[in-house]
Amino acid sequence: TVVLAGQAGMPVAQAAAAPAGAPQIVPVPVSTVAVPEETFTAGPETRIVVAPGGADTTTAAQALAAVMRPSTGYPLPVAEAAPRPGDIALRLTDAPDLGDEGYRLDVTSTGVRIDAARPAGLFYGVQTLRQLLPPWIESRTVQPGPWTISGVRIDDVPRYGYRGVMLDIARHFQPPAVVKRLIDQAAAYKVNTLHLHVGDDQGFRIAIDGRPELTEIGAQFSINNDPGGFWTQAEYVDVVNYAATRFMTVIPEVDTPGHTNAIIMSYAGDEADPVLPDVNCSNRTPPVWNLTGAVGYSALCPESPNTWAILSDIVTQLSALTPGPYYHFGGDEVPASVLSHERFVDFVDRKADLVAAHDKIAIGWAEISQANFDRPGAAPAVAQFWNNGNPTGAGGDTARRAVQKGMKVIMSPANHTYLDMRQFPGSPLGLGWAGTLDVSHFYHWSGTTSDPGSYIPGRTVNGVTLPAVTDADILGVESPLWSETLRTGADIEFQAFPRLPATAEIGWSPKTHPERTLDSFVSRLAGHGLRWQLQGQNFHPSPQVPWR
Ligand code: TNX
Repeated sequence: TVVLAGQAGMPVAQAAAAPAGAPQIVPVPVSTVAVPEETFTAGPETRIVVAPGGADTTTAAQALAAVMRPSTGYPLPVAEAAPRPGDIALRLTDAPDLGDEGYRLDVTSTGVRIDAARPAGLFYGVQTLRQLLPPWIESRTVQPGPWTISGVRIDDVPRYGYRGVMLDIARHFQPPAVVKRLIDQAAAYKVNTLHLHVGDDQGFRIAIDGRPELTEIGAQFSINNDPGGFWTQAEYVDVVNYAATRFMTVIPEVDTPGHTNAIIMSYAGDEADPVLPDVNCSNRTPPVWNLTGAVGYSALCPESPNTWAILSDIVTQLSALTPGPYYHFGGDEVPASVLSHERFVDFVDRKADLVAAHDKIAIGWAEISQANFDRPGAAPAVAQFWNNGNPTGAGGDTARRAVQKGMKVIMSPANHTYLDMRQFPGSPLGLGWAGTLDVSHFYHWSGTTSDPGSYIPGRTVNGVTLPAVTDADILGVESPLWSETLRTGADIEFQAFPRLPATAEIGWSPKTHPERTLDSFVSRLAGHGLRWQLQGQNFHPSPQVPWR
């Protein structure tokens, strides 16, 4: 028995002790103990069994069957039954130490067993099991096998409860099918949140009842005059439900008060017949479509009752369609030349109240920490840190101010998490303002460490100490994928892989783990390229990964 890794209270051995053929799991589990004397082989008689009458374990079981049936050609029935030798058994157990998402995975000669306290834990155990199986398990056509796994015992729980990916379908419209693929691909790395950016300058992408202008006008284009589009509410609900079967929570974002050209234009009318001109506080006179990547020019007027009537309809309907606890209202990039500090703060205070009134927790880009979230009666809210300035200096102040006001923080430092940044010089895809970012930039947040909980230390400004941003304040991490340069699903996959798994590991794996190094990460990821190819998933063959 070889102990590969552990957490506090569990035995820890050196990474060098890992034998050849050790499990290549991403994100690295808390504890992986090889049991070399045991071997499991799935065969034509193998069933996926769940405890009879138990709580909902079948979602994870069906997810496993959907991966294994096409490649093995075995029937792999999902059965409510007691396990027989050769079965894969999923079981909910009373194990508080496993939390909402943890699992325990045992591979022995008798069978595979996954235990969890909650259904999400079973699903994550299944994702780990996929990676233990030979890569050809990901094939969509029948392969010869054998479907053999070396004996192993894995104990695993996530570090953070929020592990997100964001997709911008406003700059370039994407149909639901593309988003569903990203959901599957991200869930395989235990990402549990899809932040969907559905409203920006270039497009408004979800139909709002009683507001046909938002889609008849606001959805018609994408950046650089590419085709526009929008989702019906039924399509949005279908994606939300699809995500739920992958234990992924959807967070909708309609950016406000800036990044609102699509809303403003929807209500501009024309000069002879203006519709609601009072909502427009941008420095542009409508009707002018702006379909370039310029940012920071549009703003809704905080004083206009029509602004709030529109936003109330949007927040009311999207909140009702969204089962998750969060609603993201944007808040980024509003220059004081467009809205003064006071008007911006008034807007944010009022918007946060509107969101809270719909029983959602408000999230905004960290600029919103200028507002009065510390006032009596203010609802809890979340700031998403994205600034790529020096985090030990002023670059971290938006997040420090958020903590000072009692907000929680999501960590998305642009130079370490932005999937839209180009990956190599001259790449036709991606922007460059936060750097040219390869896997190492995603894995190492500072020096050779990648610890969100010590990334923004406290600092003193004019004799006033602003607090550090620590794990007590941090919900988790998210990699945003803005879409100015991305037209297709293949473009999205190229930008997301292999870098999204790095963010996923930072969000899931314990910071002290001996395998939580760039060298270990790229060597564990090296076999995943074949899996992606078998699934028909695009990726960037980064020279930093020793693909095999
Ligand atoms: C900044 S990050 C933006 C987005 C752009 C992105 C491009 C943030 C909150 N705002 O509007 O799409 O840069 O990288």
